[in-house]
Amino acid sequence: MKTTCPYCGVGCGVEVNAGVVSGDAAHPANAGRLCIKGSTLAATLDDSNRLLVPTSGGRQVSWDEALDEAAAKFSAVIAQHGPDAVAFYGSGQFLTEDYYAANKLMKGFIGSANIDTNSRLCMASTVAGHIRAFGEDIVPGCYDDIEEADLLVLAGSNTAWCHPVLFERALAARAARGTKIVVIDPRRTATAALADLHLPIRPDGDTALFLRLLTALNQQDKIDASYVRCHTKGFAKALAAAEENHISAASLGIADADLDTFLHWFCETPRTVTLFSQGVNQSSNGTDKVNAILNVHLASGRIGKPGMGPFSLTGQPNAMGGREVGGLANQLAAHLRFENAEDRAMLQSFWNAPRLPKKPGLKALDMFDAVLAGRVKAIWIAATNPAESLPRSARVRAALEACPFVVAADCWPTETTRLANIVLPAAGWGEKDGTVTNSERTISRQRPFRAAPGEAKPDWWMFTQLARRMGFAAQFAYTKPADIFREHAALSGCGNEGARLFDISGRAKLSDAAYDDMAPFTWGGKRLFARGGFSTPDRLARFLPVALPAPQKRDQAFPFILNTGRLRDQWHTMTRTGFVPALMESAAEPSFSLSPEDAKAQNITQGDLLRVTTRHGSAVLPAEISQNQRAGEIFAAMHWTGAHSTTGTINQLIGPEHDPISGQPASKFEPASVQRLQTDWHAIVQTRAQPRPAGQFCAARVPLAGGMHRFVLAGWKPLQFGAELSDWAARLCGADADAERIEVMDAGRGIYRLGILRRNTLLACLFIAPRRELLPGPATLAELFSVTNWQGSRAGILMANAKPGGATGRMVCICHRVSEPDIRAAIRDGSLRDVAAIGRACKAGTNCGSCKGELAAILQSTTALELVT
Ligand SMILES: Nc1nc2c(c(=O)[nH]1)N[C@H]1C(S)=C(S)[C@@H](COP(=O)(O)OP(=O)(O)OC[C@H]3O[C@@H](n4cnc5c(=O)[nH]c(N)nc54)[C@H](O)[C@@H]3O)O[C@H]1N2
Ligand SMILES: Nc1nc2c(c(=O)[nH]1)N[C@H]1C(S)=C(S)[C@@H](COP(=O)(O)OP(=O)(O)OC[C@H]3O[C@@H](n4cnc5c(=O)[nH]c(N)nc54)[C@H](O)[C@@H]3O)O[C@H]1N2
Ligand code: SF4
Ligand SMILES: [Mo]
Repeated sequence: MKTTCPYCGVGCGVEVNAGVVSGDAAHPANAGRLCIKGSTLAATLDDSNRLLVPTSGGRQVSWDEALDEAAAKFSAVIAQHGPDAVAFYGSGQFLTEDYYAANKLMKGFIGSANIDTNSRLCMASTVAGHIRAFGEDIVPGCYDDIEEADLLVLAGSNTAWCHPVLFERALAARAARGTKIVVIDPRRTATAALADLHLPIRPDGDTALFLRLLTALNQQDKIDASYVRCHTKGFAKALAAAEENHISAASLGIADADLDTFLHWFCETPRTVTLFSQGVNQSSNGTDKVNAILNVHLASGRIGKPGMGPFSLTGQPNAMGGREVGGLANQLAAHLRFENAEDRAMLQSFWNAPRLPKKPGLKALDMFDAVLAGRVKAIWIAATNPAESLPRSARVRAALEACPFVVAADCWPTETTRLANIVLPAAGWGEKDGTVTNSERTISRQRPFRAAPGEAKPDWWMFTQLARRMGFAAQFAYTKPADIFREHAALSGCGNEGARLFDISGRAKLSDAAYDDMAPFTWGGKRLFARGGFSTPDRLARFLPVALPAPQKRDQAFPFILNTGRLRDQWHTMTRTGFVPALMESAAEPSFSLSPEDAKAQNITQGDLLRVTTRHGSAVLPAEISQNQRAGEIFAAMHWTGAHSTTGTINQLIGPEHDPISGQPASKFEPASVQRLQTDWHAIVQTRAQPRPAGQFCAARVPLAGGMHRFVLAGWKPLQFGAELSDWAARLCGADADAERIEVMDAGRGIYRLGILRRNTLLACLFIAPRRELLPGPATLAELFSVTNWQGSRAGILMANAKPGGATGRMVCICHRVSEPDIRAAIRDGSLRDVAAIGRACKAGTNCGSCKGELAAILQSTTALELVT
């Protein structure tokens, strides 16, 4: 069975044979490659923790009861308060068919535009930038351009971790034709470690950098005058706006020589692709950043030609499909335009819809504000976890608690489903059936190869059922995804004489069998705009006269900037990847990364607990001192949620700042303060149970093979050794009342040990010590669990088998199971000098390749150490 990977927007083709997942050699995105997340997909097909039946108020109900109740509540709110008192909040993890049905129901039949999605947090700035420049939301190039370029500029993109298969293609280009790679990122990421040039730009310096580049192209006579004349408008103004500023390397936070090299390479290299992602989009001037990038490509005529173009890397598997069906509150379906009355009339008649809103609806941040204020009284949330992923997440949770009626559809329980009145079990990857569109406009099928567990159902079915129950049966007569796809395809051609480039109407009459067999295809063709033909009324692209953003007002109380982003092996709120043991081995615990300078200034050492506070909340996590951080900046991964960490839910710290045009939150720039806490105790728990620790300490959950969990804890409030501690420890272990407890308590030395046994089996154990080095490591714990003979002094056995230390190093290459210490040893023993040599010596990085960036970083730090010592 051929299908598509459900993680990132690269959209790799996947083959599944008898439960084994491999790359599809025939798919144009990946030609058989998969990254570590794709290749561990089979491990996510575990049904043990899935949502299986609909519930209402926590009580199991039938689908009919759940849907009848939802339809009645939505209808009642609309009848009493009007259509704008309800909302849908969806996701780029919907299939196109799910998305189409949701958007049609809300905009055409409920008659409100209050449907928005997590793409608001992800791609909204690019959508707005594309529309401003091209007249339509279009990525002009294709993945082949990456292999045909001589220069790749990666702006605000940790490609090696977030789009690994494309990064492999970039490395292939370097090997084949010497392509240079430039990374623009305040952090020295794994991607930067493999770059030819890293510009550790100050946060939000991108607009200035690309304005400076526009002036350099002009000074060095690299403007493509004929392209600019024939296919664009507004160049002179855009150039004048750029020239108004004096932008020095120092103001960008980078070295003069590095800025010169970048400008020189860009000016001299026609075959240049600029790839950009969240460092660009998630900013209070994200849309301007996008247009500053598009401006340099339009000015140099480097667009839509082999190896040339601006290239927005989409995050989610179907970010693009969502944009095609108009899933955002300010879009209409099929790239039709809200502000255009003719477009609205056409859509209304195509859908045979009773009404269509005239104005855009609430964007994500405003939507949840409206929920909190009581203006939105019923909300349907699906395929996203806003209680964790939206800024000010504590406030979002309060909004959901206060909302009279919340429906949440998900495959797994989440913080969002926990707060919903009705929880609906959704079919997940491998079970759902439909299409997705990747970053290069290629539409691929996701095909089901297993039955959905329990009563789980796909989202398109849920929306169709809701629509029918709200009185719109005739226009929601779909019985399968193919019905929806055909309608979506037909709409894209409706009244479209080339006005919108998104046109897949050639497939409007596909048979069911042809839909099932549909091979990946790219709409619009591989490349667009080489000879103009933009989607504006006069067919000309627009240069935007981009101004420098006003300097951010800084507050002495929050001198640091908190930046957030992703880790290689985790996916967002960890509902899937956080339960795959292999994916927890490279980074098992959350942390705050900070520079050695800042650590020194505040007397912080590795592993100290830090409290990071912003205007919106605070979190406590261990310090990770990293050469990769600029001074004054902190980084935290966005992933950890309440289910995985007691004090590390990061979106509680992020505020409502956003781009005024796109409404996209500035998730990478939050003023913060840092306080070192006196860590009083450390603990480690390993258990067969599934407790959920809560309290005034920092805890991280690590899933282990065989259904066990490890918890790593640290606290800044002294523990009182005594009976209370015993009870607390037993609860942390998830111990049954009747299980046998073995305890060793040494209050003087701050040491406590607990084993929970039933007959001859260890169910759980817990160790507390004043320093982390005094705790047993993972390997020691594994040995303790393999003890089968607990005869004699059980406390003695617990003591004897729990020697401190024994920690294994972080796993870097998951495929071949090579840890960081092994890699360092191989580098030293073999005097290795490059990533390929490491692969030959110990196999690391030779399978999926996702760890090559870390190998480069380890290589650099090992070699640097050697030079020093
Ligand atoms: N492993 C993994 N892969 C993923 C995902 C995942 O959860 N895990 N999610 C997918 C999704 S939905 C998305 S949207 C993509 C995101 O993919 P990316 O955008 O590559 O990921 P991020 O880590 O969010 O941010 C990228 C980088 O932006 C940098 N940055 C911060 N501020 C600035 C700035 O002002 N300027 C510049 N130039 N850079 C800045 C950060 O330091 C960070 O390294 O990844 C997709 N792929
Ligand atoms: N601080 C900070 N916050 C961020 C970001 C950041 O960089 N920093 N990045 C933002 C970005 S770019 C994104 S994309 C968002 C992602 O944020 P979310 O969308 O909230 O993250 P996920 O964990 O992917 O949540 C998706 C949920 O959908 C469920 N699911 C999967 N498939 C289906 C399906 O077919 N149907 C249904 N009903 N459910 C399904 C999964 O189990 C999961 O619980 O986070 C944003 N938040
Ligand atoms: S690169 Fe993205 S689409 Fe491809 S296998 Fe990895 S996560 Fe899946
Ligand atoms: Mo995203």
